[in-house]
Amino acid sequence: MDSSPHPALRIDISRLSSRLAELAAIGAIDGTEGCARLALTEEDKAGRDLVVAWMRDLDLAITIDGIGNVVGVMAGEIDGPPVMCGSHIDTVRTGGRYDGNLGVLAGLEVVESLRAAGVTPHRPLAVAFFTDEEGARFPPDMLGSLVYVGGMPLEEALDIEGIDGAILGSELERIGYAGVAPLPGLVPHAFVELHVEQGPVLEVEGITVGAVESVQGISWTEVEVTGQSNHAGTTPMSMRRDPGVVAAACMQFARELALELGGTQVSTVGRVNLHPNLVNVVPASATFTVDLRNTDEQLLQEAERRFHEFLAAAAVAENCTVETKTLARFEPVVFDPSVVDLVESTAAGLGYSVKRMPSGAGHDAQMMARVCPTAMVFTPSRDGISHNPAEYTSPEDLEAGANVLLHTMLSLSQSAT
Ligand code: HGY
Ligand code: MN
Ligand code: MN
Repeated sequence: MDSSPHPALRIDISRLSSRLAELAAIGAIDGTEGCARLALTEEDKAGRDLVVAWMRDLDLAITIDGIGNVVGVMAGEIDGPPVMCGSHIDTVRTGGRYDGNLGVLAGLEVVESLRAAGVTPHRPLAVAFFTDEEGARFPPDMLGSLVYVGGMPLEEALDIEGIDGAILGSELERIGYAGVAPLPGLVPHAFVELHVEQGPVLEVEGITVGAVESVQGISWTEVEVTGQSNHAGTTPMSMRRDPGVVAAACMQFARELALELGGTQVSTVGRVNLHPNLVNVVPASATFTVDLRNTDEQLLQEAERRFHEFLAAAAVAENCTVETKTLARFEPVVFDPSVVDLVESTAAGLGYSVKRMPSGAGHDAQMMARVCPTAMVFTPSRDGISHNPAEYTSPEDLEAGANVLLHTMLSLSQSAT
């Protein structure tokens, strides 16, 4: 792969930091650096409007597709498929200001740095933000990029019901981002996503840049256990059919299963609802989610099998019934080795320490990898914290990541193949 045609070029970290701060002010979580912009909420709309305005200021050719993905293109010396970067600007409820936002705003910073230097890339460059990457309100995660690459029909995605009962397509219309650009979307020449690691590895090892080789498999299941609501005071323990007890046993089992399987296996019960959720009522039903992940597909399937066996037995023991629904299921993804090599050599060429590593979190890049050569660039997360308003990456590390993105994209834009 060609090296960058403008090796001395650098991004402007104060410009990038002020954009990150301005976007983080939308949905800001009081007293923290973080923000809450669940997909397709008013806060998400306001964030989208701000980023689209920045794209316009940079004279990008902007398209919005039927699931609300937004792509801004900077013309190159030649026409044809762009070198694309991007990520997401929706957040979880306890979001940090870097998760997703960094990859989009660093893309704008790449464009602005080229414009300021009077450089026209050989191939066009594109900056994208994808709808509902978090999947926290409307599962699955990476929904917008999944639809972008043709992994889910648009009609199916528009019908998804959120955890608050809203319908995705109606929310998209309501916020004015139901676009007309065709789906599946334009296939880029290549795709590179800059993202904070959201884990502890780079910081613990004192390394500045991660050249991400893969994303682990993801399995999300929603479980509804149904028993019998009853009086908390009068119902003898022998007569209870308490779904809350089944949910609690499953939460504990999920933790024990991950510890027993070891390796990269992780498990999380992140959402739990009892109905009617009242102090003096044995619950009628318990609804909860289980998130299982592993870099190894076979081990992930074993974890799923073991969990569902335990769930079935626990429900029978409590004389309850169970319904499960798969919210997300993505196998592990391996990125294009030549693009991973380029990220690694670009980082080293810029004088940054760099290591090859897997991603524990899901990313839009894992969907783009289905259609074009793709890789990711990681920057360290302080204390490995993310999905938490305390999420933090230093300006020096942000600058390093954005410079690696700049020169990786320039090399890809220049490359013959
Ligand atoms: O769930 C994930 O890994 C990502 O934050 N959507
Ligand atoms: Mn993210
Ligand atoms: Mn996230």
